[in-house]
Amino acid sequence: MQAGRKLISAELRQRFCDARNVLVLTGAGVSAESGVPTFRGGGGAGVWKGLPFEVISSAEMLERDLPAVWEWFNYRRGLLEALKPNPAHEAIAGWQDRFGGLTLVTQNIDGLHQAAGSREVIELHGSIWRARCVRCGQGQSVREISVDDGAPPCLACASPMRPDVVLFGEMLPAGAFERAAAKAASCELCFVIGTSAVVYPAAAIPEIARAAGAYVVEVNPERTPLSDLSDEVLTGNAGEILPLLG
Ligand code: BJW
Ligand code: ZN
Repeated sequence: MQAGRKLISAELRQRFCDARNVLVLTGAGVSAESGVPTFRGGGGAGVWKGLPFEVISSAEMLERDLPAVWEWFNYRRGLLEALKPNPAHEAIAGWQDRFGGLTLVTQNIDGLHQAAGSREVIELHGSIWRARCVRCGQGQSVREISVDDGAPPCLACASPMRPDVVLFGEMLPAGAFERAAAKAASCELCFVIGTSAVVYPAAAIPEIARAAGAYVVEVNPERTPLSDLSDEVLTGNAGEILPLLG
């Protein structure tokens, strides 16, 4: 633990004490210690029935085979059902009470930040726990409809529903990126946790924060394209590092 504490520089400790506006951007790595597979972490986690996730999680696949897309998300929801938030989610949820202005922006669709107690999470890529109508856009919790036999019908207009997630080639939910970007432009401290930082526009958020003068801290066991832009890189697992910040 002593060696771990040294990982956090005196400068970061001071900034962590003084900051009022803090933005946290998370990716799949923040949920890795809960047992959620990452997309690009190797080990075949991003492949399903021989299809890479870039293919099955795409706007083209939705057009071509909506039931297959449902099957893929049902499979993943099944894996998530038993999983719990880990110390990284819990540490971030605790920061809400510490900072006057904490903005949590996630690319994750798993709902684990909310399960840890985080409120007003900006979900850039939607949620696996919601469905929405392809025609009228009406939203619905997947817990309230039967999703086991392909695309369920919309309760309002009977058109097929789809998972309420953002697939490759789709626009982000209206206003989500804009809200996150505005907070990034006015934060003093920006944590980027467990993301390979290759998917845009999410990866632009720390770039916006840095350009506006924020101190950018990356938490990741691997280097990413963001590492050289960051003021500090904390190399390791989020669930071990974040609790050290207190
Ligand atoms: C740990 C750890 C531990 C492990 N602790 N860390 C500009 C240039 C080029 C292309 C584009 C561009 N702008 C837009 C695009 C196209 C595309 C894109 O970015 N492509 C790039 C990949 C090249 N973007 C889009 O299509 C977006 N839409 C859009 O831009 O709309 C406008 C538009 C529309 C039409 C035409 C043109 C423009 C939408 C992107 C939606 C992404 N959706 C997915 C799937 C969601 C549904 C699903 O779950 O299936 O979202 S893709 C996938 O990647 C998922 C993730 O949210 C996202 C990011 O991945 P993430 O979270 O970073 O995970 P990994 O696995 O990559 O990394 C995990 C990290 O954790 C690693 O670094 C590990 O080391 C680390 N780690 N253990 C801490 N314990
Ligand atoms: Zn509808």
